[in-house]
Amino acid sequence: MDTFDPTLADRFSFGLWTVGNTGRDPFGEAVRAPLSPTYTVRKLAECGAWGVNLHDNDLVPFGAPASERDRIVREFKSALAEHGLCVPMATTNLFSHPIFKDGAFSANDPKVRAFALRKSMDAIDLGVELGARTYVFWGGREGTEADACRDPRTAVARTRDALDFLCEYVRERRYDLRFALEAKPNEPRGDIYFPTTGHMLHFISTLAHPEMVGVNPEVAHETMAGLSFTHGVAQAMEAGKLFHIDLNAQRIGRYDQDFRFGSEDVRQAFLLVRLLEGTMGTEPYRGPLHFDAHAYRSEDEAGVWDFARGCMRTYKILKARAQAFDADPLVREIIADVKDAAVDPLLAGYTREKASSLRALAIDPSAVAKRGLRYEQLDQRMMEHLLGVR
Ligand code: GCO
Ligand code: MN
Ligand code: MN
Repeated sequence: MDTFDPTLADRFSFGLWTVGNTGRDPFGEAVRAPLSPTYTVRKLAECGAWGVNLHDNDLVPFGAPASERDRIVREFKSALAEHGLCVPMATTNLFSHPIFKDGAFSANDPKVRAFALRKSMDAIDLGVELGARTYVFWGGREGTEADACRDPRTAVARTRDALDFLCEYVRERRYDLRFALEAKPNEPRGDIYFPTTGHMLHFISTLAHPEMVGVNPEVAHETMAGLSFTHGVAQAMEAGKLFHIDLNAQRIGRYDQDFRFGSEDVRQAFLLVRLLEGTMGTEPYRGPLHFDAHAYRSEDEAGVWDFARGCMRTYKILKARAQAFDADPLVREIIADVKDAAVDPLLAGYTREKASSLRALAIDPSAVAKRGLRYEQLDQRMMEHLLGVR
């Protein structure tokens, strides 16, 4: 045991589908045997995880009769109790079955949309029964290749109808549950609606119960779009909408890689952990830290647990690096706010007086522009903390 080993206080979680990934891809068959949910619970607990998340069908096979469902849930609950794991998040599989080939909530056939709503209500009941407080919606199949099949505005409106419907369902049942929407630009569809966290944030403001709905950004998804994941997460935090997060690693311009957290773009991973942990003195994120990733296809089962431990270890190492970076006197000096008692109060909260005081301020643009900002020093210092020489 060292300081980078996970504890329950770290709130690390994995989906059943993450460590359970069998390595199947469009070009090759499974390389690992499936893991049973109860076995996964035991192994995750041994690795030091705090929670396990699931899609309805990761636990209860599609179409299983009620008696089988109840038996599976009973056994799963006793494994959770025995090994001290919780289920912080649950979600619906609205992408695997062929019925969802044209989408789920946005599909053109009303029967598909009805089936998606019904499946979601059942899966919400299951998640709540297992203690989940966050319910994720990832619209994996909600998109197009033949874009002429519908007006994209119709897809937006249908998704709104579905989420408003399900919010009312949760309210009527008095469930203590919030929704978290997960964006992805493409894969498995050519284009997926609501491709980024920013799109989701605006969409939420158009819902009937926006207070119940936040986002579940994923490193890989925003990176696939070539965007700064850290900036997307920061905007969600600033809006009070970071309800959940999917951590993994990804390179721009690739397929959805879902690599071990921190294994690509260590700088971005560092900046993300720094933001989530609030090491610069800001409000931290206090929700679950979920790894939505899987082991390389080269691995056997032992490699899967190496992968899981690696995700958690890297997160904690980056947290320690971020703490050291933000405690570094040079860093504090460079990023310290430039306070100006005369100017600061004029910059927010318009009044006619402030506007005329602003106009009267003596500002010499060339003198201000001349000042070097020392960001080269700052960034190099960050690299040195990251590379372990500070
Ligand atoms: C993906 C997604 C999924 C979702 C999961 C939960 O790219 O496959 O990230 O793993 O996160 O379905 O909604
Ligand atoms: Mn993903
Ligand atoms: Mn995800």
